[in-house]
Amino acid sequence: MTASEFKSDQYVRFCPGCGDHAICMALQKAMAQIGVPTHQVAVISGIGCSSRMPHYLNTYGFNTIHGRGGAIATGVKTSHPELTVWQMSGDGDCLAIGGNHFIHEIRRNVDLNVCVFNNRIYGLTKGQYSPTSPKGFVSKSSPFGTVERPFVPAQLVLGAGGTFFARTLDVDMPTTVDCLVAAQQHKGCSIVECLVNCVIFNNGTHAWIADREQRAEHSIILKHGEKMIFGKNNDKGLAIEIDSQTFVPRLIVVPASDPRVLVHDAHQQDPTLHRLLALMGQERNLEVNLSPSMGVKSSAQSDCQWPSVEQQGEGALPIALGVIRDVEEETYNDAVNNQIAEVRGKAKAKTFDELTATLEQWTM
Ligand SMILES: Cc1ncc(C[n+]2csc(CCOP(=O)(O)OP(=O)(O)O)c2C)c(N)n1
Ligand code: SF4
Ligand SMILES: [Mg+2]
Repeated sequence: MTASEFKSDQYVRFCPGCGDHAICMALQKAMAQIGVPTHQVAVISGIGCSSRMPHYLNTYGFNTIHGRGGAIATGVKTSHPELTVWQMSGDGDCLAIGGNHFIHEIRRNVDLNVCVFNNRIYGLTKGQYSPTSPKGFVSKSSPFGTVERPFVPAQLVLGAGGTFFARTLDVDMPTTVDCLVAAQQHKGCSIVECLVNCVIFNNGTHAWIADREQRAEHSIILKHGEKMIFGKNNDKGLAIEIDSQTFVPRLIVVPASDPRVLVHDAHQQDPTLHRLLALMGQERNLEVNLSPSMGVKSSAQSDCQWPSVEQQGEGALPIALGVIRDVEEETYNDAVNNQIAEVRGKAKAKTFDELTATLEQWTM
């Protein structure tokens, strides 16, 4: 199959330069690579710029109501387990109003592929802060800066017992396609955090790793079975050490040649190391003070100015991209449908008429 088979005839309404364009193209490529025919794919979304995605994919689709994509997607997959079901959701859509559905689809391990478009802003409604905006973030709805701590999506996903978590970036097409294909191959609730730039209301929010020059130094692409190596010259690796005072494990940067460099095991059931990997570098997203120019820029100003590697120090941990966690567990849709089959198999009444015949009856 080709990517163009998954392209709809709708005019794409994302702003020019919006990161959602790239994820839309990556979805079309990934779906072609996966090879499930268009009529066996359903794409469900809530409301938001990113939630317009079902319009642009030539599959079945439902652009539902704000925050409720997870509930509808759960219903679609459970009643039609033969379908491949994707859910498209913004950081506001699935972490604010839809937070409840989001944590429960993860806890239940519904076999869905969920793309969380994290631009750290409400794009569609023109620039209010979201649950992933850093503390102190100045926006239309927080003119003096937010006073609250943001969510780190990975922490929420792993906390809810997530079986699959990947992170990717709008400007990295190969990693995005790989993550989307892996999400579909995973049987269970696959969460792909897509870091996207909202060029109009939060330009440069991911500049730390989106900038081509800086990316190799500030991010690592994790691949199952491969050594955790990064850097412009592939000269750095990740190792783990236990703090001698607190006994808390922590990741450290070592030379790539160091024998302590870790090999990534995405299939490890214990989430301890996955959590450390997923949270690397996330402190920069917690407060605007740690990400210098965020919250004081407008669309008229240029992108964020991030500290250089030298300013940050050589030992700064990179942000993890790629598939961080991918473990098998029973899915909700299988469990429900197996239970229905089991109960039906044992039931004396096989039809509705047989059922009513066994019950007390009145003539009115
Ligand atoms: C019940 C309800 N409340 C609020 C809204 C208004 N609303 C629409 S989209 C949105 C937030 C969009 O932000 P996000 O989910 O991050 O998506 P983005 O546009 O950034 O991709 C809000 C608050 C709505 N449509 N319905
Ligand atoms: S407002 Fe932001 S998120 Fe929405 S389409 Fe424009 S650039 Fe993209
Ligand atoms: Mg958003």
